[in-house]
Amino acid sequence: MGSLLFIIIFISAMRIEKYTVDELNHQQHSKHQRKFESVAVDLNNLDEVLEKLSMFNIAIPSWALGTGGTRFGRFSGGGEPRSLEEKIEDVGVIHALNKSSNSISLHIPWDIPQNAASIRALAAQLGLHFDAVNSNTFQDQKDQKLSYKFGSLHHVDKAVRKQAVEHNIEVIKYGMDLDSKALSVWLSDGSNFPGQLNFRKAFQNTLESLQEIYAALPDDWKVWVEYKPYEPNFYSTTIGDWGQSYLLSSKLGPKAQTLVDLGHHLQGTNIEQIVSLLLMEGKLAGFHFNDSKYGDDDLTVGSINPYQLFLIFNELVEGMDARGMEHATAIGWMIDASHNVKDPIEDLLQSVQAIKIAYAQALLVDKTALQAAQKNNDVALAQEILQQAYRTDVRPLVAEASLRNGGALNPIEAYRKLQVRDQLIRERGLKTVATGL
Ligand code: RM4
Ligand code: MN
Ligand code: MN
Repeated sequence: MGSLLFIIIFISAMRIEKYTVDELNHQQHSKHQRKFESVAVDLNNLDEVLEKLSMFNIAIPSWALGTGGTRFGRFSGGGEPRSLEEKIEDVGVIHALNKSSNSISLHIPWDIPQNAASIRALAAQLGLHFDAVNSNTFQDQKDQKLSYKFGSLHHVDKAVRKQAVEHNIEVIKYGMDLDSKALSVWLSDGSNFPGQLNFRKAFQNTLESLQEIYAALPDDWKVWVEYKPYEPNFYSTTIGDWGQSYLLSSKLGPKAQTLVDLGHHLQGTNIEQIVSLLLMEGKLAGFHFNDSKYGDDDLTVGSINPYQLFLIFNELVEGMDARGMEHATAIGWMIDASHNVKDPIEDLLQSVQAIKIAYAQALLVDKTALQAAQKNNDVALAQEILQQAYRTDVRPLVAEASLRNGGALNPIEAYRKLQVRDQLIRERGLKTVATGL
């Protein structure tokens, strides 16, 4: 009863009332209608595009709701969530505005759900559920027996590996209580200097450790193996690229797949080709969306290279259709960005919009014409076809899908007009520090 009461008070603390969103939509409606009609008139798959956009949701990680930072410093914003409950509340705000962020992904131990039942109830009240749970063996926790200084699942010492395996199994248990369906594993394991590590043994140890974790997965669960070429280790990373991740996930079995984080590639890597081949093999687990200019910059999705994002979505749509996969649920869609100078909620709203825009553009590609152009080696025409879709202003389509779902025509504008951050600051104070990176 105590926790129930708590939930009710909590929700009334920060909740976007639908009529306020409707009111804003109403004010913008005739302008929207004009723009919508001008793009809709040229589409022969309008209903399909709107339907697919309406179904599409992107998970928000619990560590993204607070202000991020770099190793040089962190400049906190106001009204940051002080607890897991408040993070869920913030995702509720995002979802109420864009109707495309209906799940939250937890990082353990940054966000341990103390009472799974009440956390689930709170999420459900806001129309949310729990996406993949993430383990953390890249930091030492207070009271931890053995250190991860020299790695975790790949460690030379079996006792360290065992500790890391047990942590992952514990994370699965937390996830089961929340009805998550996947464990996401990112390791910082690697080496900083040549000679430090025997690559083959490190890989074999990682495989063995992952096999133990795999054995603990419930039948309807998946394990997502994320790769990253460098940082915090700067000479080698034990799961450094998609080949290494694919090798592990294929050795592990059908419940293991490869997770692509857009920032985890060396410059110039053709990510869309990686995506296409992983999908072909049924090994694409899902995405951590962000954008990057130099490395794992964790910038707002679509802020640096929206064309690349479109090309990735073009392969995703093509590849998912080739396998008859349901776009919205076939793979895991999540944002993994860090918000150092923007309001995290605004940044997340921008990221979700960018993803939906790229997805909508990909849905507009004239596939039949593209296939014909490819068959005829008509390179110029193939480019024209892709860019015709990319250069279409699909924002009215994204807005219409949001409207039909009960969201805002322009989520970020609504967030500002409704002065949500001011309310959060009033409730939580100016100087709060969220847990996470
Ligand atoms: C890593 C990787 C993981 C994320 C951590 C915080 O670079 O992207 O997915 O969990 O950062
Ligand atoms: Mn990631
Ligand atoms: Mn990263």
